[in-house]
This record gives sequence, C-alpha cells and structure tokens, in this order.
Amino acid sequence: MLAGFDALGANWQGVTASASTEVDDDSGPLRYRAIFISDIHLGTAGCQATALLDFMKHHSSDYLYLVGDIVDGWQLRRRWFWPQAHNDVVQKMLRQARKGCKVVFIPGNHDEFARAFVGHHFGGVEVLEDTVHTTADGRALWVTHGDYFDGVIQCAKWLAYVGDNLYEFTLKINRYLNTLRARMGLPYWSLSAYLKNKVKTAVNYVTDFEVAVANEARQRGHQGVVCGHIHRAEMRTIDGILYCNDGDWVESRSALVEHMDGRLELVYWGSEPGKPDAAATAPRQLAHSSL
Ligand SMILES: [Mn+2]
Repeated sequence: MLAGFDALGANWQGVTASASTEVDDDSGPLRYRAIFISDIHLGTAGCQATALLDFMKHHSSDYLYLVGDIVDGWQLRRRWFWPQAHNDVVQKMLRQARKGCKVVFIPGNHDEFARAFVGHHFGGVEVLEDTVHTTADGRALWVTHGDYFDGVIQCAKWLAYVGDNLYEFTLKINRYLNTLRARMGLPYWSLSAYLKNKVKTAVNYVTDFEVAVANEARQRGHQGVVCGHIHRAEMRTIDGILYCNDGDWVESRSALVEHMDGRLELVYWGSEPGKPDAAATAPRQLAHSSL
C-alpha cells in the first residue's frame, strides 16, 4: 500500500524541485493542491507573522489545513498581544476560504478553546478535531495536531505550562541574541532549535512522539499522518507509515505542501523581507525534501 515513495531516494528530489519554488514577485502565487501549516502561535511575540504573510502571498492551494496552535490562547490569557500582522494572517486565511479554498482548522493545545466549536463553520473555515486528507495519488493522511501524544501534557498540565514559560524565555533570549547577530552582520540562528537538537532527552522525546503518532495512524488504517505540535518539521517513513510534521512559524517557518500530482514537500521560508536585520542576511530557504 505504500508503493511509490522511498524515503532515502526522494531526499534529493526536493533540491531539484526547489528551483521552481522560487517566485518572482510579479508572477502569480505558486499553486498547490494542499498546504498544511501549524504552530503559528498568533498572539505571541515569537510568531513570525510577517514571514507567514509573505509565504501566503506567494502560495495558494485548493486545501488549506491549519493543524493547530494557530492562535496562542495560553499567552493571550496572560497578556494581550495582537499586532496588525497577526490580524492580517487571519484575514488572509478567511480570504482564501472566500475564494473557494477548503480551509480546515484543527485546534491544538494552545488554541484548545476552539475545540468547543468542532463541527462548526466560521467564515468558510471548518473546525474539526482531526481529519483525513486523501492525496491526488490516493494516499490517506490522518491530520491531527499531535498534542494527545504528548505524555507531559496528558499527565500533568501544570508541568506543560512551566515548560511553555521556559520555552518563551528561550525564545526571548533568542530574539536579543539575533538582534546582536544581525548588527554584527551574522545570519539568523535559532538558540532554542539548537538546544532542542542538542539535548539528548529532547531528541528521545521527539523520536517517541514521532513513533507514537505514526503507530496511531497505522492503527487507524491510514498510510500516513500530518501533524505539528513539536515544532520540528520532518518527513520520513516510520515502519511503513509516512510521518509528516509541518514544523512551525516561530522558528523554522515551514509548511508541508502537496503538489497537484500528490507529491509532498516540506517548504522552508526565509525571514520577512520588510525586516532589515535578518532579511538582508537570511536568504529565502527552499524545500529540502519531498515524498
Ligand atoms: Mn501544540
């Protein structure tokens, strides 16, 4: 049932495909069959809304899946933070829906308030607990945010809140650090991504999460899964199940896209062009893998 993709062989396809991902500002947006984005965390200072707006300006699709943690209700409850760019992101999504794009919102743990509205439509946006997306080449992908697989959140919610604060703190340091780096003419560097990659327990946690999500997808009879939550973009097969994580718009600025022929690809987007520090040094990064 999994014929047609090969994790190792496909890795370099993205490199060749990436050339076509570059868009001239005067040409229209690149059209995909589906776009999956998650972990935008609107309402927090860490959210890279301007970069996301730039991404959305350059890409359109038949389906748009918002795979959770789109709005950060946890942070907004503590402190109201809602700049114009965050509003623009929401407007842009609603406009996509009006233009006929099928927009599905799958709430995550940070926007769990929206789980009360599962089964309803808002401005053409359908709110669902989870869903199944069938690719053009007939693969059934289970779409879920993924927080149900987070043991920490399942067992002790207060611990998750503490972890959340620590994460916010790391991001804060990260911003100061990168302001300094930009002044010195150095490119953007993600401290928290570095830490998460270095800390062994974090790596174990990531692997456990990925395996757990893939196992659940298999048990449900699907060929693959698309999730978010752990802020780590990935696309690989785990015991025959295609595991896709669309990453986030706090650090990696990544999206999972499905081409018209069903081919899936992870796309990384550069920092916003309007921001002088990072934009000058950080080139627009492009897809690195496809399946
Ligand atoms: Mn989450």
